[in-house]
Amino acid sequence: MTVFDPTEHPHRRLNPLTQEWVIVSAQRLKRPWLGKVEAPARVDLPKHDPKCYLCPGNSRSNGTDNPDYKDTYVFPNDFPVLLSAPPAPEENDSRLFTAEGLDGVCRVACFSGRHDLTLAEMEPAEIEKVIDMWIDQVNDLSQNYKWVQVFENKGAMMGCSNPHPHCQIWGQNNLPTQALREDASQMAYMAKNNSQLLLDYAHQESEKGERTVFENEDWIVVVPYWAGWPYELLLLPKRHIGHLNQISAGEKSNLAKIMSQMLICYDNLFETSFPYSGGFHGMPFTGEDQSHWQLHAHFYPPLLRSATVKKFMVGYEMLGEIQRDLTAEQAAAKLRSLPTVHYLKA
Ligand code: H2U
Ligand code: ZN
Repeated sequence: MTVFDPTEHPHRRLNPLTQEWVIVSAQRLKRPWLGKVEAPARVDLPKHDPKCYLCPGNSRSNGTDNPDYKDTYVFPNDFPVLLSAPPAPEENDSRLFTAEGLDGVCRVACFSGRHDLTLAEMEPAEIEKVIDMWIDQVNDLSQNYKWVQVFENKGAMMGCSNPHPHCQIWGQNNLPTQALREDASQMAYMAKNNSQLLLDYAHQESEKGERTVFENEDWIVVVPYWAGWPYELLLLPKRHIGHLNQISAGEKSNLAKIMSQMLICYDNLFETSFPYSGGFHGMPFTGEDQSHWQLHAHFYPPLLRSATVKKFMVGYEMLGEIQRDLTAEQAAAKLRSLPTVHYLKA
């Protein structure tokens, strides 16, 4: 009888956070990283773009002038998805036409006054200033909203409208779908095991090592066992932390370092400014016990084989479930093998 080999034999893995299954069928791509790597046309961005609505001193589309900021700058999104306490739909008993009100706020946050400086090219000390800004935002928004979402949509491939390094921060009075799923899974795990799902997971991944990409005293970055996107990463603290505003000074410094390492490695993979959607999930601010929640960050990059060949989540993924061609272990090994100096600085 042939022994199971994850790189040869199609199988499914369960995402314990979302309870979704992922098909792993690595036999489809034998050593995909040997494939041709096409370098995309290099875009040399200016340090300041007079037409950019995020650059210091420029006017936004609603006529507001940005201050002459150097590091971070946060402003209310001029075209927000969420509004502060708009009229809510009427409640009804129908199971088929369910709606609820939505109260929230959307902010845009620039990482730097420099138009061309992505997180991957920043020094850890500069990334620390970005983390400080995120912490301030979590402290502020958690006073009025249950869910605070820090997220970055990077690269035109991800639908990002502007290369100026920035993220978005939303506060919302109800938990979005992904948060609800993670809440239920983490709560059920805690009830059964009396420990945090993602803390146990971080410790077990740290012991195994085969999916670890970077690790330091306080944090670990892995290609999660159940990754759907080819080079998906999960960033986890190694002690119990509810949200970004609970990290110590030392943890902040190590977070900046590990984020720098992982983002450099992302850029080096295909020698391009690596596109992704990424962001932090932390405990909801409901006033109730949230000890089952563990802070973490997801990074979902679309690229598969080169700077231009992306994975499409279509077909079977939309109708059945997510399928991936290289195993999480293969992706982690590939990421670990990359140079640690950013390719533009090498
Ligand atoms: P992306 O990160 O997805 O590109 O979004 C940038 C946000 O910036 C987007 O949500 C906002 C858009 O509404 N924006 C402003 O708030 N002011 C502007 O002048 C242009 C864009
Ligand atoms: Zn999450």
